[in-house]
Amino acid sequence: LVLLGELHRALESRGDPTEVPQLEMHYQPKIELASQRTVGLEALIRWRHPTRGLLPPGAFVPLAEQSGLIHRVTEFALEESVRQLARWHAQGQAVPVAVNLSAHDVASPAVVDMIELLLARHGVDASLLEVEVTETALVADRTRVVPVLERLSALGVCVAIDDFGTGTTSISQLRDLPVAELKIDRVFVADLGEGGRAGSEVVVQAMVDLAHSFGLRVVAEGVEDEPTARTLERLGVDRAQGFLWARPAPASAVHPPGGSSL
Ligand code: G
Ligand code: G
Ligand code: MN
Ligand code: NA
Repeated sequence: LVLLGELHRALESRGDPTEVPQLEMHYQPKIELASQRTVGLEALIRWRHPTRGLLPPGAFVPLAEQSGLIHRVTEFALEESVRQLARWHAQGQAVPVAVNLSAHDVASPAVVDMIELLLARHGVDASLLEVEVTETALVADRTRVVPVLERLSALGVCVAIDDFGTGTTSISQLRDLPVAELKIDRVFVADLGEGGRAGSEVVVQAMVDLAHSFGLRVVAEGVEDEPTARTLERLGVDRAQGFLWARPAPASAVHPPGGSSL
């Protein structure tokens, strides 16, 4: 609960020039396997806590979700990512940035209004913003979530299903969802490596074929070695992310294609 109060203050003080910003966005490239080129970035929040060091989202996002502070966290993630997109775009470097949304965010149309406002304010094209929603969030409250995702898609914001395979989406549900990308959870990717479970290639192949038959692009998460990357490419996976190419890093250390260093 101390942490919650501190998070509240970190959110309050953002924009205050006398305070050191504590929340930051890091970015990890999404690589097109066929060309090995960076075709997008995923934005991942971090909290540079004054005494506890750099905290990953797992250390504070669930807390924010339970306390209702998540909307403010999401607002920060979206605003910072859109602002950074505008900076990169001004430098001639434009690949889409994907922001993670929580279950709470996508259960309300307010997030769509927020996104529209931010894109307009910063002069960023909707096609440069993507959102990632976990499979669990999608099925938890479908009647609220689907209209929100439909509005986002209509705006031109691409929607991805995150952590796919960990939830319980049925094949018919997948067909009806307004999503453009499916992200295979990293547990399935880990299984492709040495010491992984037998039959894991068949599982990934089935996910790829299913996604492609519905016109979805497939991204694999958590790729840590070359053999796994080659297996994924052979199985038809379109894009991948992972430590093999890059760890999530601050914008200053990220060099999207199309220009010189930042
Ligand atoms: O960066 P890391 O692997 O620790 O991220 C862990 C999880 O936190 C990921 O599943 C990701 O979806 C989630 N996450 C990262 N950044 C954000 C964010 O800005 N908002 C929300 N709601 N979740 C995030
Ligand atoms: O949104 P999601 O929960 O999928 O967030 C991706 C998380 O996975 C981030 O927290 C990121 O730091 C982490 N991650 C990214 N690449 C790798 C990787 O190659 N291996 C592992 N173990 N984790 C990764
Ligand atoms: Mn994600
Ligand atoms: Na994920």
